[in-house]
Amino acid sequence: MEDHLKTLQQWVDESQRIVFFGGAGVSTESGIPDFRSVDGLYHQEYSEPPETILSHTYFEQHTEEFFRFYRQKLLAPEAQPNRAHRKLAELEAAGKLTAVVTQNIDGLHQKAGSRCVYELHGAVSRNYCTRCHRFYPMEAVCAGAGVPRCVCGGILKPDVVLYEEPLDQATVEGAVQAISQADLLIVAGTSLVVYPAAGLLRFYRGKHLVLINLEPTGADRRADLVIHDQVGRVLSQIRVH
Ligand code: CNA
Repeated sequence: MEDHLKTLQQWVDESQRIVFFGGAGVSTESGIPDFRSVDGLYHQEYSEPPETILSHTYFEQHTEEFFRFYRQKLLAPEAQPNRAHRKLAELEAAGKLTAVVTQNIDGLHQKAGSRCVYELHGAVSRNYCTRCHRFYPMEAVCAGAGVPRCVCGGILKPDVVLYEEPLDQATVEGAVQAISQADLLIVAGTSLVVYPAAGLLRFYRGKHLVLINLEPTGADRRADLVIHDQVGRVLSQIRVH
């Protein structure tokens, strides 16, 4: 076993309240592109940058174009959990991990069996009518083209946090509580440039901070262990006792 993996294994063995904080890089091994990698969405050509299309204003003013991008680039109904999602579910089931805090909206942690998941940016699986607030599953938005509508005629909106929109307060509070009580924080697959999500790391008071990311991040200097590798490859080698 490589030295950095031995260290991570030892810290996992010693910890009882591990929290995992992740981003889009956790799901790239499931075939969902992230935003900032070279083959991520920010490097593909669109008439507008993704931050613009995925903003509240754009949703209100160009609803049809929003849904075209959303269906094509953010919905991945066929995607399956990968070895990172599965290992985290295993750690939770073994009583070692207390929570997953994710910026992802794909629901793959729950699909892998994780139960305590704080979805800071919402979930594509939940959609609601902007007029009568009736809830709809992802299929209601996946199917067809154009603007998806409720039986009442109202426009459906995915329950995801768009740019310009605030995070859900209860979700943030749960995430902060889990992070502040963690004895090991593993941060992975995130560029840590999206706020306020990335700012939640400051609530960590535990022993070791581990960062697993393909590219360097602004938090590398603060971490006790930095691994520039695929998160699935790293986590799959961790044994759960
Ligand atoms: P990001 O800014 O795209 O950063 C992703 C980071 O992950 C990059 O630094 C990559 O180097 C790294 N990375 C990519 N693949 C791997 C891998 N296999 N192992 C380790 N590291 C890897 O994404 P963030 O999550 O930091 O940005 C936050 C945005 C992206 C959130 O608002 C998300 O909702 C949004 N997003 C989510 C999804 C999803 O739900 N799967 C997909 C695309 C974007």
